Amino acid sequence: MFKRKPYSGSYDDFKDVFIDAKTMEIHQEKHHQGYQDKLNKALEGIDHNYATIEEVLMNILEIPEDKRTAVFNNGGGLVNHNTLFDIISPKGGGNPVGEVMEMVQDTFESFDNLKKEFNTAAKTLFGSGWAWLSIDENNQNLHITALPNQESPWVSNHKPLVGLDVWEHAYYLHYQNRRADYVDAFWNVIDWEKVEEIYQSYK
Ligand code: MN3
Repeated sequence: MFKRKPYSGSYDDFKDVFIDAKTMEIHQEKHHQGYQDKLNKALEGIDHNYATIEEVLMNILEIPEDKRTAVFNNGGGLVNHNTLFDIISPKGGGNPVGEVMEMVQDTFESFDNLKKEFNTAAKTLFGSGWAWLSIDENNQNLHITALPNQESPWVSNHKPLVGLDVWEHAYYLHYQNRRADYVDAFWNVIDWEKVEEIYQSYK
């Protein structure tokens, strides 16, 4: 049984800097919870030895074909939202720190360039999906990607560092059709200390 990692603060924490409490509540208790429930249902009766959903996704072809799409979508939904709710903080913002900042400078030359590339990925993604900053399996190269629906970077052996949900359920109550404003506000809440901690945990 795989479980979601809930945001540990209050739903109201982000109202002035990112998103309203109602969106946070629905996003976690309905959407994120829904992916958890549907994933566990899809995995019922399937024998596997994986302790984490990340490992399941990295070995998705081992899941029987009739359940594979459900595990791909709902396992992705579970783990993607774990990343999002893990790396946001009402006291976030500012610049990357530590080795992540060194890699940002090596790869993009500046944090501003990373932001531009990530913003383009998030704002131009057609329909539902996520924008990602992730690192490859050797912990060497940073990548910015836009992935559709709930496709997880783990499926391609990329480890997520920062993920932004651009499904309408993530922002529509607060921003309506203004996805670009939502994407711009995301930089106010990224907890770069946490991102560095996640990167160190991958080594
Ligand atoms: Mn979502």
